[in-house]
Amino acid sequence: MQKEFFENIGKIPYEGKNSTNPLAFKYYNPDEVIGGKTMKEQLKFALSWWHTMGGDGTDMFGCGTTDKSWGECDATKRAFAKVDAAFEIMDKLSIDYFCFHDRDLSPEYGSLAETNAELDKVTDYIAEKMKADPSKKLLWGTAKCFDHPRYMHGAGTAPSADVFAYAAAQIKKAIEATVKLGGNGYVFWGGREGYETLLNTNMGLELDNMARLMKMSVDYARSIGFTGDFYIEPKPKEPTKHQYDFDTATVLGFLRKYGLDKDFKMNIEANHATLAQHTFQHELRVARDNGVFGSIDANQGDTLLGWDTDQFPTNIYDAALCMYEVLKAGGFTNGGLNFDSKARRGSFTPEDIFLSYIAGMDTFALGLRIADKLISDGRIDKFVDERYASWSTGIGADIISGKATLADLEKYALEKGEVTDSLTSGRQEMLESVLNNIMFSL
Ligand code: XUL
Ligand code: CO
Repeated sequence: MQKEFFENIGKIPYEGKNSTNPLAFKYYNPDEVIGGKTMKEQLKFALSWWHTMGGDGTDMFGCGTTDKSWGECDATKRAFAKVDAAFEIMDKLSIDYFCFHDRDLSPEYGSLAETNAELDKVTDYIAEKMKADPSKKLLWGTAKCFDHPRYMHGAGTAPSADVFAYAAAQIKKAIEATVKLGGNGYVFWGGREGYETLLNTNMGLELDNMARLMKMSVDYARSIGFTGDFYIEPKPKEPTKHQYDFDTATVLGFLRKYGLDKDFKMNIEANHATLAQHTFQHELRVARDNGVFGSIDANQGDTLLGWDTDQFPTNIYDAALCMYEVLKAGGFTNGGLNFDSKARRGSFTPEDIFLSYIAGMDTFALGLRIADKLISDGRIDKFVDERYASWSTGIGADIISGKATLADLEKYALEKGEVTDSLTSGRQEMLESVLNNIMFSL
């Protein structure tokens, strides 16, 4: 008999918006069809192994507040207990996907060979559980090339070639684990890939090396049958003062410079977007417009704080605009919504795991409902289309088709005279109230 970790919590039901049951979904109805697909297919929720199975509330000022030992003092046994507990949580919350760093699954042992062998045992066990329940799938895997002291100066951007080689070996193994578990994605989040001061840094070499590591990773993964997407997850700062993968636009420049743009898409994290002084929607739009929208790390920051708080997302406005971008991008293909989120240190009980996921999932379910309505309502899209109508005929169409030269435009402007009459109001306030109107009509 499999041990039950959360005996007091059953499968979380959908009870609708009038429910006051804290352990029920108010907006997430997995099999309901919204925008042509079930909510489950549209949202593709994933559990993050690091926060949910490992994060115990430890911060710079104190030790953990919640017990994530899963009943096992021994780290090797705990790795297996974590798998059982994760599958129970996913099952009870109707979450189909999970994401991991290699070291979230199994810790480091004395040597890389031993570490790899122990990781194999845990991934074998996960593969067994997935076979027994094929609804559970791996959204993406990654390697934790930032916590061990060997990576203090970076991994792919380390000044030491030996450290680079060690990181490459770790990534090779993490890719193998991802492929073994049928993952459709592999993430590079630039852990300590950045710098503290340029006085000791050869930035050009570090970026060339990062690209070399990514190229090797793509070549190897494709050679063992990986057909999914690689993702870069942009973040502007933390842990280093300056992270190389600052934001989507910066990463796009990097990918194109090194010819990696065919294999890589973006994994956009809400709190990373705001740390870069962008909105979440801005980062998603840049990715969508450049054909590199891939996956999402769902969370939120705190507008009064300047660091990555990784809170469970509860801001409906941001979730609605996020899902608007996702729907406009044609929905997720290999990606999904991974809750790179942790319950607050003071939310320390076992129920808080469920309550925080319910809050996040309901927020995105409501976001999806609003985004779908925003699109079917059509007022916003119509306004934008009309605002740019001058590009479909006359001089606008000639510019777009490439027919008009600079000299043609000079002639046109001289003949036309003053053009302020062609301006129309941007109507920002009206559009914001249209959005409010749609949000609160649900
Ligand atoms: C760190 C972060 C990571 C990545 C995976 O800010 O977001 O957890 O998502 O390495
Ligand atoms: Co993340």
